[in-house]
Amino acid sequence: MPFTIDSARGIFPETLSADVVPATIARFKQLNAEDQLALIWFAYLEMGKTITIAAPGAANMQFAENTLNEIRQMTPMQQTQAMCDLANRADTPICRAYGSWSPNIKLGFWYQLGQWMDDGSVAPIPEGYELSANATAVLATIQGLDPGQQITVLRNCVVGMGLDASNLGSSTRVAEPVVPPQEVSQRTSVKIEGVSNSTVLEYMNNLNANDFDTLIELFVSDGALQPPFQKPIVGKENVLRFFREECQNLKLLPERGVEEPAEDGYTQVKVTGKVQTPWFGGNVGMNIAWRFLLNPENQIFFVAIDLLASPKELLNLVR
Ligand code: ECH
Ligand code: GLY
Ligand code: GLY
Ligand code: GLY
Repeated sequence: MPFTIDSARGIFPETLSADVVPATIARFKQLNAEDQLALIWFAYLEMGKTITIAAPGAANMQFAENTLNEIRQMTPMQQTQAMCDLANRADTPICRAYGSWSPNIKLGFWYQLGQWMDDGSVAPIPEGYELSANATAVLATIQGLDPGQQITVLRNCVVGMGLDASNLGSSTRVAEPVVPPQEVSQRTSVKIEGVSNSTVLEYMNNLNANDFDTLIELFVSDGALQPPFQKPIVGKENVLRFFREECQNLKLLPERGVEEPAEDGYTQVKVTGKVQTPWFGGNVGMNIAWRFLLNPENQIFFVAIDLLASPKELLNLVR
């Protein structure tokens, strides 16, 4: 076997991803729970001045409804405690329920709590709350990031709260229902300057159409997909589950790329462009690179998705 998943991860090594994102999250995690919640509150308020977030869909909220109502009925002190428990990743029934949810359900849950903190039905961040010096510094870093990096930090902070799903057993995962793929007649086709590889084009078009069953057939059985700042997800079954749980209604807007022969008849393709999440739509375009490694049969052995360090990286297509 010419390539391993591990060696494939190193293709196009000059691709500069936004390392500031994991670095900032590591600093965030050092803060105490009160500071974490207040910091996100301030960051979220500030972001809300320039970008709008879409309300989560009802399909998404039904799974969090019981927990949300439970919190709403608590005393303000209990509400604050429940939110701090989530930040502290304590072992409580609420943190266990939260840990079983997909990222979108976690985000929808906090979206609702944010509304309730705003209208007074859930305990707010105390007026005049003063962040510690460290928290102030982390907030300043977040405020200096571009919008795509800011929403990635927020998303990953939220995903990291509650009990880790790997401590819960796999039977308890909860995700929103999968929407049907888009009608073939409604679909769009991407154009990528410098790239004509059919597998890469079909990858983009099928993901844009939520056609995960067709999309997964582009992968070899032991192929892998590496999301931004994560380890590779290996094997068709796991990749398909990830698509269904976390990749609905994304908009991929690839712009340009390069295709090159690699060892043993493989082909490597790097594409750069923008990606939009349904939470922010056209308000936030994330600067993204896709690094594909295709086998001699033109199937995907590996693809990494990177959040780029800066817009300048969109033009970095050298080897
Ligand atoms: C309040 C205070 C108390 C604490 C908290 C609060 C609420 C916070 C809230 C935050 C909401 C944040 C949101 C963030 C959403 C971010 C979404 C992102 C999506 C990125 C997707 C990408 C996709 C890339 C991919 C591609 C592929 O080709 C393959 C698949 C995949 C304020 C109450 C917590 C409410 C909504 C960053 C990059 C392109 C890898 C997925
Ligand atoms: N509002 C975006 C989502 O539910 O995914
Ligand atoms: N940070 C986006 C994702 O992992 O889906
Ligand atoms: N990772 C997909 C999304 O949150 O939109």
